[in-house]
Amino acid sequence: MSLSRTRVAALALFVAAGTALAAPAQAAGGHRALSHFDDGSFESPKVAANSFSEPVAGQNIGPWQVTSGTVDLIGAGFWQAAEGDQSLDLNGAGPGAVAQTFTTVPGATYSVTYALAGNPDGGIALRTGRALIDGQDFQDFSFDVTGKTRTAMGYVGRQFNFVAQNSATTLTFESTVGGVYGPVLDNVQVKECKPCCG
Ligand SMILES: [Ca+2]
Repeated sequence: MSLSRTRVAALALFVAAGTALAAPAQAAGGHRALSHFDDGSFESPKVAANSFSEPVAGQNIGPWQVTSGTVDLIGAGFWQAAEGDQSLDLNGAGPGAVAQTFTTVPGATYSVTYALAGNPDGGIALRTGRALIDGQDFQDFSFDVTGKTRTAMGYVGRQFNFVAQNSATTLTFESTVGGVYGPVLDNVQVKECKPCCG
């Protein structure tokens, strides 16, 4: 009798463990995964026109989270966006980083594309940063703001691929330049390659 009760308990534990494995995908960093990558254009929330907001680490920008330092969410008309009205300066009061965690298919290849420019208002010419997948450096980037202006930002396209390791993946963009003038990011897109577009 007691043996059979033990076996039932063991079975119940097994079922519970199976349920836990099927729980909503969560990335290594502990961020809650979105069902899909969203708002790579930084259009939400809306910032007052010709102005910007300066979220700090721990705060959200729509589906993004500021994961270190501070960044500037640039409102419509402040300077040229690559897509829509708003863009993101990866330096706020200093260098910052933003991340988003979204559902992925393990083993599938994804293409990340984004538009890159730099804050043209001052500072040293070269704005540097990097894109990370699950905390691992996947692409270093730099942008020279020489000759660029708020109305002619000179956005360039960047692209890289990654193979998803888990059912959720965290994409991070991080500034690696000091000061208040950072790399500018807009129109981030993540697409599963079927086949790959890269
Ligand atoms: Ca935008």
